[in-house]
Amino acid sequence: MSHNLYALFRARFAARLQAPCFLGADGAVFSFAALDDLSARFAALLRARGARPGERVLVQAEKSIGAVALYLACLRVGAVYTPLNPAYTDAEVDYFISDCEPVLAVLARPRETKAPAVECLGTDEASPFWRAALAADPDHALADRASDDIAAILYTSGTTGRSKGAMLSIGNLASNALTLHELWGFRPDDILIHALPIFHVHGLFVALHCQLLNATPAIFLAKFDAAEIRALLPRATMLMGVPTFYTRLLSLPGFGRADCASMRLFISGSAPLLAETHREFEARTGHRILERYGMTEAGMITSNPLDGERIPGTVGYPLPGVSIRSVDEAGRTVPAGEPGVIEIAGPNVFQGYWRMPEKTASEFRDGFFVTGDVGTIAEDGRVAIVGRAKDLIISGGFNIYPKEIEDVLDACDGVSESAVIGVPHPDFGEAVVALVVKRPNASPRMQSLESAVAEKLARFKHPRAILILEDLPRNAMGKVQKNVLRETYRDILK
Ligand code: MCA
Ligand code: AMP
Repeated sequence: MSHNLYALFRARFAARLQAPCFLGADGAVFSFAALDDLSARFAALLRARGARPGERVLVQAEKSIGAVALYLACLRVGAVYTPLNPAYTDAEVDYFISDCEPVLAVLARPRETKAPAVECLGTDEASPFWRAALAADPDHALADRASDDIAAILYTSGTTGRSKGAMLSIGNLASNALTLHELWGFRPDDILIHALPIFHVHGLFVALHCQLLNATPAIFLAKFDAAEIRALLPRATMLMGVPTFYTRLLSLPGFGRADCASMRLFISGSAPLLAETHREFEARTGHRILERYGMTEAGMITSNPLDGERIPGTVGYPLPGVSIRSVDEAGRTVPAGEPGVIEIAGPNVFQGYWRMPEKTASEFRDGFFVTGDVGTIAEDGRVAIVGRAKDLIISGGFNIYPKEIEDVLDACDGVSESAVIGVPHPDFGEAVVALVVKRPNASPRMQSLESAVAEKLARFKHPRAILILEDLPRNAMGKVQKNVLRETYRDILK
């Protein structure tokens, strides 16, 4: 039996081919049949460009229906879909191309790269690769695939500053999607607002896969705009978002019950949802946001219940089939309610980091993946994420590893060292602040620090403030005390 993931989705929407799949804010309708057809045309182009099973196809494109069809085309032909944030700079993209060695790079704009072939995909049919797809004959063949074949590589940055490609198998993606579809009680009349980016797990796998399995429409938006979402809520039943979605909705004057009358479920994840946001949202709208917890390496891990208590500040229970434990530094399970590092095992856990077997091995303990999140597990199994053992900043749902920014700053003239921290930010939850120590008798120029960062790193990673200090606080071992810095500068962006 073939495990081609596209076959799973197609089997679910086969009886509803003429039904709407994507709805535009302007009333445009794109049917399941049209998506099936467009993905088959992209599949023909991919095959013509050498995308055989297991070959990587790297995609850095703006969100569009064409980009979804291209993803599905990769599933059809068995190529490994490797999406990138369009905000990444050319320098960042060049690293990913050299690391994953794609047979084809599909970029938002033409440029020289090391990929053997480059195509351009814009946000509409007029863009070259989309136009070529429309002119191609559809190729409906589905590659024969096994459950543990890799469907996608998603890059996540790491504590070393070097991004790692998390290899997700067909089985990982299928099991997680089927579980969530069931757990969140999808209905035949659901309409999901899809306003998340489609280069990360949340928008690509959680939102899109559930919608395709349910064979119901998504209102498909290029990006999140709070006023636009408010206007669209009466046409929808579900919204999936990062906490910034919810704080921005709450900041709209008068936002409340009347706006949400048709909605059955609001889901939040990718970053901690403040308990006060949860409570205010309930007070204003009558809806208790369902918070869940996940990560690139494992898709979704825990979820608050659909029926039952959704407790603010907790991420609910492990998904069916997922094992979770909270351990101390020696790997011993800590008592219920005590904080420890969260480790997980299950059908959702990835197949390892692309071409990094040692790194992969070091992040597993007795078959459990070490998440680097610090959490508590109550007697009844309910999980709360209370901190992070990893040096990670989550800004508006995007992950940022300080080391990557520190490396850029440390290479600037006049800089002896730097420390990058996350501090509370009213809109993004956390935002980046850089503390830079100058060399003796040097005076690094703020402008050159900023332009070094701008040249090398995507905008969302740029520090919102750079401060030049004489030295950094250190502990007795000589290690920089980031907790002290976080405390000292906690109000700097408020
Ligand atoms: C945009 N900017 C940001 C961010 N987004 N800066 C820091 N953090 C961000 N998240 C920059 C823009 O480039 C712009 O810079 C300035 O900040 C203001 O942009 P704005 O227009 O306000 O932003 P936006 O376009 O409205 O985007 C904010 C957003 C977006 C809607 C929160 O970042 C977003 O959709 N985030 C979702 C991320 C996501 O899907 N994460 C899931 C990862 P300038 O003005 O200077 O040009 S998957 C995951 O984490 C796991 C698996 C899980 O559990 O889900
Ligand atoms: P990523 O590497 O983008 O997949 O981000 C995964 C990380 O996001 C997790 O390891 C957590 O630190 C964080 N995360 C995701 N969902 C939640 C949540 N509901 N509460 C707290 N942290 C979360």
